[in-house]
Amino acid sequence: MCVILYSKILFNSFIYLYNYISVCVCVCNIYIMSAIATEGKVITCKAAVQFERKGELQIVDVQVAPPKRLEVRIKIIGSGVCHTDYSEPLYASQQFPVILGHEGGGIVESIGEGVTSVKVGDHVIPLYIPECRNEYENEPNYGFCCYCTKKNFAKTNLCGVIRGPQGKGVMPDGTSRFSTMDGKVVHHFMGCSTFSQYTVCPEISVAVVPKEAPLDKIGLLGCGITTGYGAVMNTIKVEPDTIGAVWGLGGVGLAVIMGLKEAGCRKIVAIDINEAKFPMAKDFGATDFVNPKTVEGGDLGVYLNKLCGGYPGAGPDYTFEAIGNTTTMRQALEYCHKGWGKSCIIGVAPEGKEIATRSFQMVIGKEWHGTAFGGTRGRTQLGGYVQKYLDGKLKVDEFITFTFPLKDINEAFHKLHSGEALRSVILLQDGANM
Ligand code: NAD
Ligand code: DAO
Ligand code: ZN
Repeated sequence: MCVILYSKILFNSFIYLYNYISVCVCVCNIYIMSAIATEGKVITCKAAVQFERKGELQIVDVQVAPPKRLEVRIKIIGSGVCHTDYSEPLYASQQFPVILGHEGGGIVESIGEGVTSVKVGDHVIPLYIPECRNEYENEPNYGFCCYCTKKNFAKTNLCGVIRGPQGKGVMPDGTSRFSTMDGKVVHHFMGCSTFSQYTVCPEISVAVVPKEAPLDKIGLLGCGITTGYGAVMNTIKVEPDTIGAVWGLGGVGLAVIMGLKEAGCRKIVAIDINEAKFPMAKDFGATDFVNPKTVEGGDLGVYLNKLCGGYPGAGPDYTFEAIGNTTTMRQALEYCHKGWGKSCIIGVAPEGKEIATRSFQMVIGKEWHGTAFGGTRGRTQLGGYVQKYLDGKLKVDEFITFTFPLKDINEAFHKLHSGEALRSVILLQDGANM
């Protein structure tokens, strides 16, 4: 009796697995067949275009040329909306019109000549910091990259091999793959341009990720979440049983808290002038909360000193600035622990703004650090972060406040500026949730 029941369960499980695999294979085949239909052709699709440095985005039809040598064309499923996407594009050299967006997830539609690390149908996240691994030394538009040599690989993630053209909003060969319907050039943004139903990226700017992950959500790992988490794990390498503090509880600051919790901090101090941010910071693992404007005694430095022991020089072992304000950057350095405190600048201050402190702060052993994309090497590490999310060990869903179709992208920016949204996700393919 027991044997029959057991065989029946086994048989049903087999049928279930067989059906599941058949559906996956079928979906994959349909995707590859439709991709073959567009391969090598110009694709006309919708994109949110910023025509001038200031002003709202316009949803228009654009033409997306096929990928050239060492390039990849991607069907974007979802894209997060971040402050950097609005009106103040990061690089002064950025040209307009431009397709913004740098927190995207998508599927490879076609690949250009010479591409070997990515194939049609792969699920990917575009990277605003590429990773060439110094493997393109003999390619005309690339060359030697000292940042990615074996010798320096562990020191930095700042691959520099296409830094010039990327900053100008063009592909490594100096041209754009985007144009308006009447043939005017539309520029790329940060090597990603994820506010388009299709985009083209260099192969070195694409991280392949596990197919099980929802592409509408994991695009957020293309910037803010990875930056905060990586600042803790890669850049500073926080040790357990220590005290960490973070200034600014937006998406980046919360991701810092997520990292500090995983690293095993015994106290995590959350600092923000907007107290509405505290409950979420608590959910992420913060233990202490302070509003510098209303702090008891009126002095944040004194408050932190007391919280960390009260003796001369006491303070958090690690501090992170996730606002982009040079005053709070100085506080984060000066309030960290004498002798060994490490302070990490994550926030991007307005162009030209300088930081200051007394040089004696360094003499007494404090260290000032900074991070870009949390020190993450995208092609090497991002797939692992996505797997960590799938395993329930990294939060992503919790960062998403709203979801909008592409046509409502300006509304997503309004929600970001009003502080209502931590992050909004834009669905590029008619609300498809793959
Ligand atoms: P956000 O605007 O969502 O969050 C900022 C938070 O800081 C808000 O909660 C705000 O209330 C708080 N704040 C503002 N002024 C404050 C003050 N004086 N004291 C205390 N709190 C204050 O921003 P975000 O998306 O979390 O990004 C944070 C910063 O990180 C930005 O400067 C962004 O450009 C930068 N960033 C850097 C990298 C990198 O690679 N280094 C990557 C992504 C983002
Ligand atoms: O290599 O010179 C360089 C610059 C690398 C880009 C660093 C960007 C970090 C800031 C990102 C801000 C938000 C997206
Ligand atoms: Zn490189």
